[in-house]
Amino acid sequence: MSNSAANNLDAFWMPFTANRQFKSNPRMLVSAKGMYYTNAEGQQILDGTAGLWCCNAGHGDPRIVEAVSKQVGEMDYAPAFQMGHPKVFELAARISAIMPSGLDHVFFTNSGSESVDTALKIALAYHRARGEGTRTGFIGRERGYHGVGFGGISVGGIVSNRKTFGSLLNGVDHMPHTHLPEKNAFSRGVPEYGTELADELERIVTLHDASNIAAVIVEPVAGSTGVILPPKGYLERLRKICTKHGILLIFDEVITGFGRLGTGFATDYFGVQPDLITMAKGLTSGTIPMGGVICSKEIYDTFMDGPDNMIELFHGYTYSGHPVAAAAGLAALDVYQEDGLFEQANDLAPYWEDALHSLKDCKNVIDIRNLGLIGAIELAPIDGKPTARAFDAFLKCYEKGVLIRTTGDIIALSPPLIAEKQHVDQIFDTIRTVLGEIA
Ligand code: PXG
Repeated sequence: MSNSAANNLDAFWMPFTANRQFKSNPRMLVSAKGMYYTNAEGQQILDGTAGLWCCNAGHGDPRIVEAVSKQVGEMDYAPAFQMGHPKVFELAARISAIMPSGLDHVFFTNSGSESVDTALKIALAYHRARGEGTRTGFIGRERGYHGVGFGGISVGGIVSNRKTFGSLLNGVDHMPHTHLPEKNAFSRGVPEYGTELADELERIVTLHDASNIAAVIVEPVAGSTGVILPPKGYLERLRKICTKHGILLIFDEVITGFGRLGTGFATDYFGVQPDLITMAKGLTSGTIPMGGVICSKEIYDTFMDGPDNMIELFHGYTYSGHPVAAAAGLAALDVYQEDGLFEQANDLAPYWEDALHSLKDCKNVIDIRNLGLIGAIELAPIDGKPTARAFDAFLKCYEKGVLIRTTGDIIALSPPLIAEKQHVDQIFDTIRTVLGEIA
């Protein structure tokens, strides 16, 4: 490749990025190891976000690297339809083994977005198979993020992700979000107020009638929109209402899965069991794209009816259960288990919480939220320039060698689960300095 081609940034249309701004001052990462990236200038950048909430085992763990390399050499690809390979069966069994009992059949995808669309389709087909084909509606939540497929943006509640894309899925309604800063600001862990917002589900179900609703989908902890936590007892209440009306409950655990809260999944953390769980990201610790949906035996068994030679679900991807992704998934699970990373995250969480909340008195901080190894610092927007203050903080932190993530005027943090106290200190010392420096 000629130098001019390598240096021409124009051809790549970057996702969820201000392309022209980035290309005028690019931030290029060229390698990664453990808790750190190295950028093109040779600077070490501490990863405060596990990539995009995905590299839970940190970067470049030799066990995952070896498993992936070995698999590419042994078998690069195997057809996913009407054929199998051993690792994908093993991975499904291993995932099922770490789930609460009753969630035990895994459908593989390549991303969180595909996992969400898959879960929604399973819900529709399940009700139809049971003779309740009128159940075609879905209920999501304001400020929910469920990826960028048409199903995901329809049930999602982020205006900018929806408004330019037409009328979306029919028959979708949304519950209110649970962000109540006027009551819950600076709560540690799950907030006290807002449990009754779950009763909005009852109102919406009454409005549409349960016979028209297939499923409710929520992130147990909303990540992308700036870390919105479920009030105490809220998820339990959603579960009760869904059960009462025969509506499936889907937890989108693309972020909360694989140890982010210091437990395997949020379902374990909250002790509330949904009918389906979507996953991705931490499944392979971000190394190879892979997602999945785990569902209850009752759902799976409903499909395993009719003649044996019939395809039960007309759905799947060329790369469903890709051998290299499956190898990465198995190795990631090994690392999580051998190194006790979920427990390590749980042990670090109180230190993380204290360090995060120590920023309470910094300039422009209007709220701080945390759970497990997730943190959010909400800043007051600059008048007339929403998002500018947080983006400035992002750029300044990067200059000082710490990668954070911002959404609106919220700084969101989610370090790899291998993080130690010194990394936590570096993240919050840097943010403290930066908040003191910016307007
Ligand atoms: N569900 C949830 C809850 C997610 O957080 C998706 C689905 C979609 O996953 P894919 O793999 O299709 O991107 C996500 C993704 C951020 C950020 O900075 C969050 C996500 C992706 C990229 C950035 O908050 N979440």
